[in-house]
Parts: sequence; structure tokens; C-alpha cells
Amino acid sequence: MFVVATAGHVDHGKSTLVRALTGMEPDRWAEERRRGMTIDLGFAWTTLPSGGTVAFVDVPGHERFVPNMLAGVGPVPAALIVVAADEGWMPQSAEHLAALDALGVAYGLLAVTRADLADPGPATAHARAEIAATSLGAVPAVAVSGLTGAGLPELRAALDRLAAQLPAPVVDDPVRLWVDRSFTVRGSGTVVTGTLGAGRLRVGDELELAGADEPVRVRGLHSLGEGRPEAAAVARVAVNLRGTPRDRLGRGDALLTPGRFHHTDLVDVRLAGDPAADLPATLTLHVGSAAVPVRVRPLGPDTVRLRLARPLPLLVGDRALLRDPGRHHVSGGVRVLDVAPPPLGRRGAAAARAQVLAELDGRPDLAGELRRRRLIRAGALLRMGVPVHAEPVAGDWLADPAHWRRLGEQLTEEVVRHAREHPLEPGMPVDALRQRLALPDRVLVEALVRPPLRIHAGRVGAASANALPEPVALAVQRVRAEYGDRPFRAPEADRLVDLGLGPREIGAAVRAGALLRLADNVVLLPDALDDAVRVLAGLPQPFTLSAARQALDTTRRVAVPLLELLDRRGATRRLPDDARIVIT
Ligand SMILES: Nc1nc2c(ncn2[C@@H]2O[C@H](COP(=O)(O)OP(=O)(O)O)[C@@H](O)[C@H]2O)c(=O)[nH]1
Ligand SMILES: [Mg+2]
Repeated sequence: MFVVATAGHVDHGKSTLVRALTGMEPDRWAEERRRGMTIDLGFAWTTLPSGGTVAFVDVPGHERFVPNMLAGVGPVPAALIVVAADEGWMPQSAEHLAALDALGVAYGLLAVTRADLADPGPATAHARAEIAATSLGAVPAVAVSGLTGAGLPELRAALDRLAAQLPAPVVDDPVRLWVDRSFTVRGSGTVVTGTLGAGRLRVGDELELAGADEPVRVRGLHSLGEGRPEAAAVARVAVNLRGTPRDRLGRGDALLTPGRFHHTDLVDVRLAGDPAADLPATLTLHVGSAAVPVRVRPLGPDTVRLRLARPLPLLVGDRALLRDPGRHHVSGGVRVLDVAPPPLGRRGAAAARAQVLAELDGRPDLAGELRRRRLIRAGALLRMGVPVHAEPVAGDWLADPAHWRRLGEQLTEEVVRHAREHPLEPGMPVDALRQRLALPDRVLVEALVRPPLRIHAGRVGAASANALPEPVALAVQRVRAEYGDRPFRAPEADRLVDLGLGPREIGAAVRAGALLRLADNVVLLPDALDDAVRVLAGLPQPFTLSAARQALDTTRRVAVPLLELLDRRGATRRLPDDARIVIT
């Protein structure tokens, strides 16, 4: 299926032409039929000679209903421009064309209707010249009469050729279905319709609705008037939603693949064409089927920041249109450059931002985003419309390579500085580093640690960081020299003082694994534990405290806490009568 929106001045024969091509009535409302004028969007479809299907979104031509027209063409990439042979180019011919141009619509056809009433030649020439100057470029033209049917076969053939030119839809893309109608069907509940430009919908799918906490579920799907289990882009679809009240959504809302879109009320955009220097401070932004008031803040010569009255699921590269509703005037098209722009607090920030924006063209650019954002989750980029094809540095974090290198250097400096300021600590706590480097996630710190640095017990230090500060290392060395051959004799408190081992030094040596603390001021060399188990295992089991003390050649001061430690570690077990056994 392909979808075409009509465009053109009121009464030029758009609805008549759609009716003649499809046999369906695009004017759905009684009021429309009574007044003979399209007010809201109409929908109709037919089979083309090739066997393909074309669906029309028929738009109103009257200037009062331009917002409805924009909701119809917003999500549709092809246009059927209708000009009456007898009236020629008129104001809404021009306004509709300006809208198509602003939205960057590149595929179209010209139908010069009411050719039974006047020579289509002059209207065709005028219209083609106007259209040629826009994003549509040179378009084929067909003269037709909705009344006599003349030219309809040629128009059908031209529609087939247009369909063949359209780029293939991306059916793997996430769904962003801009709602153009919502209504209630008795017995089924809420139904919304829209043009599915990309992706795929299935019955049972969960979708996200901006502003709703809960996902909405697809209860039924219709396309071309028939129920279907699934619909793939491009398609006109009607979606029956389970448990969603009708007043929860309407035109301008979007049904989304969950978690794939960033809702934003602040965007930086480039104005298309020759931007008017005197853009009003408030305008209406039309994008998809939505129309949202915006405040305009000029940044560069052709870039502005828009503050939206309500958030929309926008992507980098989206095309939209600014219109002055008071003056009935399309102010121009915009291309979204950034959907999560930085705040402009500092003096000079706006000028700096303008320079950044000058480099952007709305094509999603991973390297550029990383350069500007430095560190960002892959999911956040995807939600902005930036494809992610780079390896994360940690978890789902992506980093600008240069920034990541700098962070690595900073981390080393911080660790070195910390070691200098806290010589007795075995490295810098990971969380302290995370704060110093202003990193949002601990996994980033861990990923930045490279040899010779390493993480040990929640701290980052040199791999040799259990190398103790020199005085402590020397003191431990002397303990080893003095007590190595009587490993269960602990230095007395005053001997520890002589050796320069105060509580802080002992703490450092214990954390580094160079000493074993049994109790305050009772320390052994760390290998003492294994040795003790070996000695005790050689005793008749069970053994008493006194037997252990003698076998270990030590005092109660050491033996009591040593055995308790061995109990805690499960190397020995204390029996009810206070004797112990070695657990093998
Ligand atoms: N003679 C003649 N009248 C037409 C033709 N197409 C439309 N009309 C008439 O022009 C008027 C407006 O047509 P309509 O389709 O409602 O125009 P729209 O506002 O562009 O949708 C109606 O009275 C139609 O009957 C045509 O090809 N020939
Ligand atoms: Mg009409």
C-alpha cells in the first residue's frame, strides 16, 4: 500500500477526484456533505492497475481548516496536488504547497481537475512552475475531470509510477503512529487511525502513549476496512485499544514502540529555506498529526530553540512546520537537530550553541553526538533517533573516545594524588573516584581501571598497592625477621610501639594482608593461620586450650583469640566441654 495526501485550494475538486478514483466517499461528516465542503480528513482507497493499493488522505482546502490539512499530510510522504483548470493557482494552492515544501515532501503528482470546464494548459503550466521550486521538484501532471471521468486512467497509471518511486518502508523500525482520528466503536471501545509510515503492528502488541503511565494494548487492527492480525508499513491502520478511554487520546497523540522514543518539550531546529528574520516569538509547531504552540528563541542565523507547550516524541532529523495561526501563514519548515539540547544558562551559551548547531544537519550522527555528550547510554541515543553502532565502554554506556582517554588519565592522577594524601590507605575507594570524575555510574570507574591499576576490595590502587608505605613495610619486615621462627609469638604492645606500628600502621598492614590482627595489639604474620592448623592437626583430637598453647609454643594472649579465629573460619570446632577438634 502507499498513501497519498491530497492538497489544493477549496472547491478545486479534491474530494470529487478521490470519490471518482475510489468509489468511496471521503467526506465523512453529515455537515461536510450538507455544505459540500471538506472540513476534516477523509480516507478512501482503491486498487491500481499494477494490483497495488493506494490509500488517500483527503484534506480540506479551506484556509480555516489548514491545521486539519497539516495533520493529514504530516505523516504522509507523497502528495496529489489538485488545481482546478477553471480557477488556476489560488491562495490555498500556495499555502498547501508551502506546507508540503516545509515538510520536505519529495514525491507528488499534479492533477488539473475540472478540465471539462476550461483548458487545463495555463493552470498546469502555472502549477508546475510553482511546484518545481519546492521539495517536490518537477512532477508529472495529468488533466482530469471528476465529472466526466476523462483522464482518470492516465491518473491511475501516474499513481502507479509514483508508488514505484517511493522508498521502501523500514518495517523493522520502531512504530510511531500519529493519531489522526479517534472514535468509539460500540462493543469494541476506543479506535484510533493513522498512517503507519514505518514498523509493524500486531494484535496483542503493547504500545506507549505519551503521558500515560500504563502501556496500551492493541486489541484489534483494521486496514483497508478489514480486520488483520498484523499490519506493516506503509499502511493506513485503525487500531482498537484495550482499556483505553476515548478521552485519553486524540489527534496529535502518538502510539509508540515502548521505550524507543524520547519525549521532549525542548528542541533545537534548523529553519528551512530563507528564514524570515522577524519570526514571531510564539508559533504553532506542526509535526506528524500534532499541532503544539511553541516559544521561539533565535540562536543562529537559521537555527532556533523551540519550547513546546507539551512534550512530543521527536527524533533527530524529524521534519516539522511552523505556522502563524493568527496570520494564516506557514512560516516555514524546520528540521530537528537536537531533541535533548543543553540548557543555555551561562552568558555566551546561546552563541556557543549556535556554533554547534551550525555544524549539524539533522542527519543522526553517532560520532558527533558522542563528541558533544561525551558519555551517554545507548538507549538514550536510540530514543533520540541516533542509530548506535559502537561498542559500549561499560554496561550500555557509550563514550566519546577522546573523552574516555582523558577520563582514564584523570583517574590515574586521582589515584596517585589520593595515595600521596592518604599513604596508609590501600587505594582510593571506587565511589570517591566516581564522584571526583563526575561519572554517573560505578561501572564506568571500573571500566577505566587498567593495569598497573586494579580494583581490590572496592578500592583502586596500583597493582603493587598492597606494597605498603615504606616505614610500615620496613616494620613488617622486622616483625618477620624477629618472629619468623616462632610464628605464634606476637610482639608485645611496647615492642609494637618501638617498631613504629601504631593502630593506623597496623590497620594499613592488615588491609594489605601483611599482618594478621587477632585482637587489639595482638598481631601475627599472615601465614600463621595455616601453620597453626597444621600443628593442631598433629595433636590427639580433641585437644584443650592448654595443649594447643603448648604445641604452638605461645601464650594465652595469642592462643585464645587465635583459636577463636580458627573457629570462626571453620578450621576448628569448639566442643561443649571447651575442647576443640580440627576440621579436615
Ligand atoms: N464540472 C466539474 N465539476 C467538478 C469537478 N470536480 C469537482 N467539481 C465540482 O466542484 C465542486 C467542489 O468539489 P470538491 O471535490 O468538493 O472540491 P474540494 O474542496 O477540492 O474537495 C463540487 O461542486 C464538484 O461537483 C470536475 O472535474 N468537473
Ligand atoms: Mg474536499
